[in-house]
Amino acid sequence: MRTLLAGLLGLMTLAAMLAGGPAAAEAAIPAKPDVAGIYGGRCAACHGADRLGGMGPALLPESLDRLKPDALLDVLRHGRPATQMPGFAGTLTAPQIAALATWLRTAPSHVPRWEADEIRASRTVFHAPGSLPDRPVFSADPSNLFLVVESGTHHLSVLDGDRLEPIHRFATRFALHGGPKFSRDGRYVFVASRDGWVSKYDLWNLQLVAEIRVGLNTRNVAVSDDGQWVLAGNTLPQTMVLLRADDLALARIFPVLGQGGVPSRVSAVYDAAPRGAFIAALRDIPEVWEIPYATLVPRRILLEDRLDDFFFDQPYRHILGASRAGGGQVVDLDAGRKVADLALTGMPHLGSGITWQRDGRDVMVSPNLRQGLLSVIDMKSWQTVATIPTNGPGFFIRSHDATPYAWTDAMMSPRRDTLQIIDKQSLKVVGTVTPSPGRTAAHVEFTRDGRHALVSLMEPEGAIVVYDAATWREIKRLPMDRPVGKYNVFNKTTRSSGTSH
Ligand code: DHE
Repeated sequence: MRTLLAGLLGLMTLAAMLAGGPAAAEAAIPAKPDVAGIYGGRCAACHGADRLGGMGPALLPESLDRLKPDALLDVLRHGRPATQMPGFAGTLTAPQIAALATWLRTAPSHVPRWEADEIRASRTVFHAPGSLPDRPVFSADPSNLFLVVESGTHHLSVLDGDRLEPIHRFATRFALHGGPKFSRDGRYVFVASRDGWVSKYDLWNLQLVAEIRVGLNTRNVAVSDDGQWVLAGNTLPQTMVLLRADDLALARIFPVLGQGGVPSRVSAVYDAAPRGAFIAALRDIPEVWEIPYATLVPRRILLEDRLDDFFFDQPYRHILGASRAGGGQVVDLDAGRKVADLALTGMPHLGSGITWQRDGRDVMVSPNLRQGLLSVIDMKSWQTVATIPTNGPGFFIRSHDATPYAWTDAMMSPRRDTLQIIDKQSLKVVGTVTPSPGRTAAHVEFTRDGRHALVSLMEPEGAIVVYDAATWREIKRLPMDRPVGKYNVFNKTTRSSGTSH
């Protein structure tokens, strides 16, 4: 029927052109879609008239950065399953949808403001500090809980790490990203959403305690080991925002300006507990910043190259960094300068690296987002001592002191359904697991005792698949909605060398 109508319309247009000459032909050219009007009528109610988000996420170029062009068109046409986002294929024409996609990827004419007033006004404290009981409301061991980020319909599930059963499920802000960060006693956890919301949960009381919007596009958060501060790194605006950890009140905004006033997006912020400081990687300038908890005055470390992604050695004296363009460097934070180059190819994902002991020496092993290999780097000589070929480019590698194996994924490749298991001494692939053929499996985290490995079946109607870490036999599956990462309170708060910090 639609084809027939289109054909009729085409004939009518042609007839009008022939009958009426140039003026009629001009009138027949379809008008440029009124995209702002379409946005106002169809999108603004959920995504905000200013595109800064509301019930739905922000729709700014920075927010859509990760969506491939086809993926954005697909959402506009068909909506998002299991959410309130409808598809417009039946009500908007293809050119209107294409124009809307282009418009959404274009920055608004005025730079959206998100400064102290907006940050302060966004904060809600649901439970004042000290108002909730100091005892867990459940019988599970609070130090062996897991948090699972479910990105399908945006939830956080809490698992009992002994019984391997869920005990609670929180709704979260849209699209959490980065590792949740725990207070030292494991009671509180802080998470950031890509849209700039920082939320604090009390895991003992299973309550959302407070939340605040620190930016319009945020990378991640870090929590100071002394329990006082939360630092968030933004790409929009180009700031870092310091909050008081107890009630998320705004403490300070650091504009990120390099030498000569060049603004920069933040790649990530980390806590460096042994240094009593935060460390920030900056995306657009060749600098790393150290912000001591005591002074809160940033110290600039000037580099030869930008760093997108980095790894701390266990004493937190050195960082091993890489830029998206490839290549790597070792920076001595005490000396404040580069001390070695790293021989790395592709796009090493150093932030996801882990360390272990081999032949009496510490090695660091990093996945690679562009090549099917793991790089093994000696932590004294900084030489790449081995390269382990894998099924394909992957995001994560994980292990535990109590297991001789490390598990890695190939989620950026056709073999994204399979994890490979590597012997930490021989550096050989000794096994594989494929939880569900054809479905993405990635991100492993071990139980506190290292006996079980929990794998994400990272799909809608996915699961956490629990394996026996010694036999690699599947023990059970817990249904989850696109589970991405999972985090064990003990492994994180003790900074286990087999997981990210
Ligand atoms: Fe991540 C952590 C950067 C895309 C899932 N990711 C991190 C961290 C950084 C980072 C800097 C460390 C933050 C921390 O510790 O708090 N991620 C990036 C990117 O630059 C990249 C490639 C592009 C982007 O979109 O920003 C990217 N990341 C992804 C994904 O597409 C993943 C697979 C799915 C998703 O939901 O976005 C993804 N990133 C994760 C996870 C962690 C993470 C699960 C936490 C790892 C951990 O175990 O600590």
